[in-house]
Amino acid sequence: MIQTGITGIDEMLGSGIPRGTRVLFSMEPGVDGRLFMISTLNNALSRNHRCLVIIPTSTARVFRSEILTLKKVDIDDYKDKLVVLDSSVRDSLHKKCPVPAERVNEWKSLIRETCEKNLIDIIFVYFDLIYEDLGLEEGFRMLDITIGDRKPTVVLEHLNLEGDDLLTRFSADLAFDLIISLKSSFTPAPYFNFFTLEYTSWSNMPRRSIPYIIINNTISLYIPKIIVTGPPASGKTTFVNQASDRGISGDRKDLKGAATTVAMDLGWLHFKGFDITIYGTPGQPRFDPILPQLASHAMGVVMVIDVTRPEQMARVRTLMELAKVNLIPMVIAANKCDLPHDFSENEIRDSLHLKADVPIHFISALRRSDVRLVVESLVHCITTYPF
Ligand SMILES: Nc1nc2c(ncn2[C@@H]2O[C@H](COP(=O)(O)OP(=O)(O)OP(=O)(O)O)[C@@H](O)[C@H]2O)c(=O)[nH]1
Ligand SMILES: [Mg+2]
Repeated sequence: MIQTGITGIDEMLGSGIPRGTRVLFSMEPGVDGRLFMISTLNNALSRNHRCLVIIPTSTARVFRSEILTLKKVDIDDYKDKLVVLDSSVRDSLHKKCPVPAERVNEWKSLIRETCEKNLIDIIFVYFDLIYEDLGLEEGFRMLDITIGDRKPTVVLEHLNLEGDDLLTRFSADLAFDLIISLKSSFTPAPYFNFFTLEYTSWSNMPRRSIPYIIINNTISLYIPKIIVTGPPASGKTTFVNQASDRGISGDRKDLKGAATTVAMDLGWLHFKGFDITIYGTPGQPRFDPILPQLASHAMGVVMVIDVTRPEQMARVRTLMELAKVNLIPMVIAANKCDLPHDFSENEIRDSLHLKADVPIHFISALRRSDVRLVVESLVHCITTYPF
């Protein structure tokens, strides 16, 4: 297995990329996605894989300083494990073979020799100039290499100027085993770069799209907004506090001295490779006007209901409308199940007219592990939701 080194992605792939496969990082113009391949290279080198980088757009010296800046990897530290075929190689092949068809064969023998001599495990290819010089089919032909009885893993990065049709061709005709596309802007959460796991040949993993942010040259998967809503006193604030690594609560005492949320609760958590911001709504109907605002651009909803108070279900249905849960994934936290109750899963499902794929978890928000389970369930729904 080869890892991307990006927490969250490797887990989604089932611990990484199998050897001998073909991987594509397909970038839309304008998206900052270079770190995906560089992170995979960095990770492969640190695990003692022997790597060949084909970068016809740059010199080995420039590439070295670029990855040194981005990932603090000095190629010199990996001298015997990393070979680079750079723009000087392309130039000399152009001079030697002006006819593209001959050049493909020259490239191919050069790559094969380099792989054999250096016992290369993984070939990283910056594909754009190769595509421009030789076309798609021929460009791929030169990378189709078998050494003895094994094929090196091929990881390719390219700038996709042709959109989704090209991705379909990549998966259908060109036998890629993993395609990750990198795009900007995302329907529920605008102004984010996001990646989509478009296709894997070794699992029937659903297509997933996830925003990411880059902090200190490291990719973090990012869910910018989850909202936690539900009727008054159902346990929303308790839920947000238990879910969060740190947070702010907007609770104020009411006339009877009980705490109720005014405005919102806000929490941040880092969970299984994801950075997540959680917004807890107030439960009192007098705050309903701010709910659509709080719910806008949310990527998912936790609906906290109190299992000891089935009479609150009409209020839950109103909240489902206000939070527009028909457009984004929702999970139900059937809370306070540590207290006596006889509200069953089927009764909840019927009274809220829930679809079969909406998960219902019976929990006590007083228990952190229960709350984390609900968060995990919602993250799974978000990452597999066809936004
Ligand atoms: N026994 C039990 N009590 C709970 C549980 N979750 C929350 N509570 C209690 O229920 C009360 C209300 O909890 P909050 O978290 O403030 O509820 P809320 O939904 O934020 O309330 P509003 O903001 O006023 O709508 C508090 O006294 C909590 O301690 C639970 O799982 N079990
Ligand atoms: Mg509250």
